[in-house]
Amino acid sequence: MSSPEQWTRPEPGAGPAATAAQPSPEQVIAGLRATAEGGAELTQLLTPEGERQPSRFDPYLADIDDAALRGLYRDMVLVRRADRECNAMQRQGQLGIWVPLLGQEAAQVGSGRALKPQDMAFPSYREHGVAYTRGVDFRELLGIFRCTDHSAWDFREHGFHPYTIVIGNQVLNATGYAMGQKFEGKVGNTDPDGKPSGTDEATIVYFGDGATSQGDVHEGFVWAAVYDAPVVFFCQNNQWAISEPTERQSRLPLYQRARGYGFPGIRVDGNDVLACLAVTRWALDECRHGNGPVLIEAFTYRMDAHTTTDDPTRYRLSDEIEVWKHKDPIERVRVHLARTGGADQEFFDQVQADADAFAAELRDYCFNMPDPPPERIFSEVYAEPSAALDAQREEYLAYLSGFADGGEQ
Ligand SMILES: Cc1ncc(C[n+]2csc(CCOP(=O)(O)OP(=O)(O)O)c2C)c(N)n1
Ligand SMILES: [Mg+2]
Repeated sequence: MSSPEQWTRPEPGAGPAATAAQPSPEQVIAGLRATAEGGAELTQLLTPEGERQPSRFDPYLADIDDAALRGLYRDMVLVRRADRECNAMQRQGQLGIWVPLLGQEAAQVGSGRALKPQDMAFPSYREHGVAYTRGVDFRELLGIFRCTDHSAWDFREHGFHPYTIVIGNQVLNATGYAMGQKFEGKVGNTDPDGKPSGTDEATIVYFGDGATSQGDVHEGFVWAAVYDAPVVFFCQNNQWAISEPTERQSRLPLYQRARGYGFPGIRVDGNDVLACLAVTRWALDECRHGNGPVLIEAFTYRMDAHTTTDDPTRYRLSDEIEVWKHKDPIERVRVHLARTGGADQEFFDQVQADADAFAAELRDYCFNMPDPPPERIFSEVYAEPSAALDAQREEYLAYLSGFADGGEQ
C-alpha cells in the first residue's frame, strides 16, 4: 500500500526532501489501485468468485444454512434496489439529497444481522442497510432526505439510534451508551447453567474511514478501552471520504490502529456478507462477555458518489470502479447459491420481483408523502415536555394563524 510517507520522504541518498511535496500522477494512480487489495490479513469467507473458504470464524455461522443465506441475499437485493430508487427520486426532485450505499450492502446487512434485539446500533448517515435489518421502515428514512422529518423512529424499539451527520460524533454517543450497559450490569453475566447469559447486551457504532481522523473517534476509543465498554467499532472503509482517499487518513491499515488503544482490531472483507456476519457476531460476543471493545475494519468500496451532490469523476479513476465491480457483494452470493444448488432461478426471479415491488411502494409513498404539520418541529425534540418549548410552540402557532391560510402551504 502506498502511503503519504512516500510523498514526503525521498529515497535515502536522493537529496533533501521537497518542502511542499505533491504526489506525482504515477503515485496517485498507484495509490488508487492499491485501494483494491485488502492484503493478507483480510478475513474472507466467500471469495468474489463465490467459493466458500474455511475460517476460524465458521463456528459463528453454524445456523447459516441455504435458507439463511438466501435470506441474506434477499436482504441485500432489496436494500440495493431501494437505494437505487431513492437515488433516482432525488434526481427527479422528490428528495433533497440521497446518500447512496451502493457496494456496501454486505458490510451493512452482515453486521446488522449479527445484532440481537437487545443490542443498540449507532449509525452515521449511510446505514440504510443496517436500518433495514433493525426493522426501521425504509419510508422513515425518506422523511430525512425529503427534509420532512429527522430520524423520528423509536430508537429504543428498534435498537437503532438516529442518523448522525457530524462526522464521528456518534462514536462518543455509542461509547457512552456502552459504558452505561456496563455500569448497569448488562455485560458478562452467566445463566444458572454457567453459560453466558442470552440477555447480555452490546453496542455497535458505524463510521467511515474519513471519520477515523476525527478527534471524537479517538476519544471514543480511549474511553471504551479504559472502561472495557461493550462496543464494536465498525469502520466501513469504503476507500473515500468524499474526495480524500483512505491513504491520506492513515499510514497504517485502519484496523491496526486498535493496537495502540489496547483492544483487538480485525480487517474483514466488507463485500463478503458471511465474513461480516461471522466476525461481527464474534466481536459482539466478546463485548457481551466483558471483553470489549473491538474494532472491525470492513474493507469495501463506495461504488457511487458520496452523495447526490457529489461528482466523483472529478477525483477518482473509473478503472478503480471496474476493479471493484468484480468484487460485488451480491453477485458472489448469487454465484455461490447457484453453483451449490442452494437456490434456483425461480428464487432469484422472485427476489427481483419482490425488490421491484418494494421500490414501487417506496416511490408511491414518497410522491404522496404529506407535508408535516408546522408544530412537528417541536415534537420529539426532548424526552420530557418543557414549559419553555410549550410557550414557543404556542407563539409559533399563534403567529401562523395570523395568515389567511393559517400557515398551510
Ligand atoms: C465534523 C464534520 N466535518 C466535516 C463534515 C463534512 N463531511 C460530510 S461526509 C464527510 C466525509 C466522511 O467520510 P467517511 O468518514 O469516510 O464516511 P463515508 O461518507 O465515506 O461513508 C465529510 C468530511 C461533517 N459532516 N462533519
Ligand atoms: Mg469513506
